[in-house]
Amino acid sequence: MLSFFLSGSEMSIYKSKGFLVRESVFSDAELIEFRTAAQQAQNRAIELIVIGASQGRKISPYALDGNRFADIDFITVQFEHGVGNESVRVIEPVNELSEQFDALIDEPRLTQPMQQIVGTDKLSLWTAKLNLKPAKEGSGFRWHQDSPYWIHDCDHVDQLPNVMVLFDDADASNGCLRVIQGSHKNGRLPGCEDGSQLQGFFTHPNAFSEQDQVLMEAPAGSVVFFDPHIVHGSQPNYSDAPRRAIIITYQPAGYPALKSRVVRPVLKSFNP
Ligand SMILES: O=C(O)CCC(=O)C(=O)O
Repeated sequence: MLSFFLSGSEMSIYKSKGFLVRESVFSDAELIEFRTAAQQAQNRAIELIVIGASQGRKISPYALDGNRFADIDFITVQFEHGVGNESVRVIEPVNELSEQFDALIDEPRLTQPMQQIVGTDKLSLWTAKLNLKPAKEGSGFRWHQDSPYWIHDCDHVDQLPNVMVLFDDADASNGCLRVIQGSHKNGRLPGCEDGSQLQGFFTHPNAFSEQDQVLMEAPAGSVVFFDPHIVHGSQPNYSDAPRRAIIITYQPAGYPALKSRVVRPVLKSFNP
């Protein structure tokens, strides 16, 4: 079995900067499968929202700061911004709608580094988000940390690292992820006070410097590991093609997942 564990220098980069990029980890053939799975998950989400209520699922539509959301039981679907926009922005947890993405959670190329980062050889899933960033309309994400979203549902937020798998080449033109390097070292930072409903989730501009931002520009198939406290965000997608990605968040074994509240054990990856 191949080893995908992080080298000592990779681990030091992750610890000091709060992120680590590994390029071209997944093959072209795998990327075709991921893109197909992303389309299928999107279709399934829409189908469930349309017919779900009649099939006994609980569908709850709502708006936050003028943006549309719909919960299918505990699965949240965010729509792109703008009145009546039907394009899907995010599905979380997407593994509940997709066998392919559920299988990806156990992938050693993700889990071996995650065992090291979490600091335990047994993991469980915290959450998995599919971010679709459609061509021309995919909206940006304001500067935020993930930890403030999770602190009320978890007492080990320091141990919830993310890995983003890029399904498309990512750069400034299509709204690649941006991180504020080193910002994870300051723990949970104060939120904004701009009167928006979600203000507390966005990081206060005085708490970090945008000059420290690093663009996660990388080819499709690359992976970005990043800390739950790192300040991050992205610009809109102005390009003619989607910028699709999944972000999977792991935690130590035995704890329930964020939204289902059921433990989703991760297949243990053994040393070679
Ligand atoms: O996909 C992006 O552009 C940013 C995603 C993000 O910040 C998040 O899901 O927390």
